[in-house]
Amino acid sequence: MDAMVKDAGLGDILEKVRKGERLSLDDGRRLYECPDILAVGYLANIVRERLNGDKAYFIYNQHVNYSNICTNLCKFCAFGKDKESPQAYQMSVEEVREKIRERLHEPISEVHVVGGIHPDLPYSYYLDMLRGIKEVRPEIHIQGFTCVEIAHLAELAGKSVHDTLVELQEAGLGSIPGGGAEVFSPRIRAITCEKKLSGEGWLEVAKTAHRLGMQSNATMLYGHIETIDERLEHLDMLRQAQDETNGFMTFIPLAFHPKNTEMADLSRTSGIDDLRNIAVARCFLDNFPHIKGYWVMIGPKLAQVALSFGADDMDGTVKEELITRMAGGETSGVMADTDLVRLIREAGRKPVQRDTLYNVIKEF
Ligand code: V47
Repeated sequence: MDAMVKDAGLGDILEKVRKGERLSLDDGRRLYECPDILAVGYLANIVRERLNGDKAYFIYNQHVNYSNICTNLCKFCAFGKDKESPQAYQMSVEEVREKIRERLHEPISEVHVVGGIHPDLPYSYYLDMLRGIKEVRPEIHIQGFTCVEIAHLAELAGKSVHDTLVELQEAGLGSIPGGGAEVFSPRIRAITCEKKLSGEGWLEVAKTAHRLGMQSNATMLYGHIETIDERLEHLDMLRQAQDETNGFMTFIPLAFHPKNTEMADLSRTSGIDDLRNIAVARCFLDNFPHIKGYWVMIGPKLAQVALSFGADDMDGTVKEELITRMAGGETSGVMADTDLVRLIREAGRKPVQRDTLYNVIKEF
């Protein structure tokens, strides 16, 4: 295998990876440009096994998308709708509670709560929703509101991001999911999501949460109009932020789904690009404990393969995820925990059911 990596012209990167040395932007570019995906995957697997051995994590979770009404209306998103759209919806706090109540018989440990940037739901709605979820299922961990939503809530509350997070935490918020990061580049944001919180703003919210002891995830939406250098700049900004506050748990590359979006003329990502983004991220983000192969976006079969290309986490049972489905995602939004265990086992990894913060619930 070492010879294969050397033949691919990556011998010096192999040495760095073996020594645990940090990769440069130029190293990252070479990994993105190397035609030998097996060589890149081999490097990523070294890092993956050093950090996580042969474990592959999954979680028994539930998604609740409380509203698709959004003022940002990003060009890559098929989920967000204008308030006047016939497809617009919003759940009352009671409806959200009902979603949690419906599945009380299942061993769900996390609810993933995200929505759009709603023009007129009051701040109290979000606090009541958190409290309402906790009332119905007190032990559940709420991973909710992307950094973009948190910044919006702080504006609504007329408070600092810090004080808003403290209040949300008191109401039941446990951690922050990785959405809304997209690609930090101002060029990409100007073309695809000009109304959205800036990349720097996103990172500031994440770092504020970390300083409060709240952990979060990070994503990158790839496979649209971004360049390799813009991907690397995004990864570099995340790596620097993690050096500062060390609160990111997991990086999740998100494969762009074009259907029903304003960028519907673009093609879907290829399997190789999906694997490459996972592998390069694993090599480059040396300070991120986990890399997720999100089966909802790349499909369960590729997510299984990704466990040998740097990923150590498959996300979870999910159900009722709308963001990918609205954009033409073909995988059904639900997976049984037994299927996740089987996929992981067949990949030669050890299935570990985790909670949100990676405490082990069950080893198989
Ligand atoms: O923020 C929107 C992206 C994100 C599309 O933290 C799209 O563990 C692909 O962040 N094609 C939401 N992606 C999902 C997300 C997430 C999912 C699972 C786990 C975690 C985690 C986070 O989805 C959005 C946006 O970046 N997105 N539209 C699309 N057409």
